Amino acid sequence: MTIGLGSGSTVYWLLENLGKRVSKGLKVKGVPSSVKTEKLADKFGIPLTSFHDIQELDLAIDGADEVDDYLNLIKGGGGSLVREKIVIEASKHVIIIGDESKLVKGLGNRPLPIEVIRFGWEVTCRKITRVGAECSLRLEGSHPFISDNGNYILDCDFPTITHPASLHEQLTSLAGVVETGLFVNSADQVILGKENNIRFLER
Ligand code: DER
Repeated sequence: MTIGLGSGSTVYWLLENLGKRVSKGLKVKGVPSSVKTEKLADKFGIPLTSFHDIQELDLAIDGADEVDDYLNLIKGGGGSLVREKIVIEASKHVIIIGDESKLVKGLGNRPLPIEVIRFGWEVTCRKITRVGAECSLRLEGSHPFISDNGNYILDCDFPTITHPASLHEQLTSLAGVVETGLFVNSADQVILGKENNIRFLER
């Protein structure tokens, strides 16, 4: 089986457990959605491949910052949203994992991460502000956070996002915007943990 490996602290536990199953004979190959995930997959002994060799994955498993009732997502809290979206869109089936706190009535309680090229990010930020958000450049320590793709991330506070698909289209039409953390119609299943029970949501 080929698996798109997501990014984030929830996916950490997936990778650790997947590594244990690989050590017991499970045959999988993973495509990592971040340098961090690639390093963890190596640490846990999960064989890796890349889109040089395969262009479609059987399954992707990833986390999310927010999940709404339609299983639309906000992702990008860890800054890997561009590669995560490429991996998810290359996968036949997508499972999102997280805890119940991720479930929201409407997207937008948390800032929407937007990856932008560095050149003119200030202009891009101003254009996004005009769309209706308070934007801030994501920092790592006192320096701008740099994504695996060499870009900046803007964390953009929108009021509740009622039409994620059209907002995504509006934002990605702006020169300088690489990708948004709005994942619309991406998830087939969402598995949420709470204390000692699990909730399964299907689209
Ligand atoms: O950056 C991401 O998109 C991560 O998947 C994030 O949304 C979830 O990270 P967490 O599992 O650490 O909350």
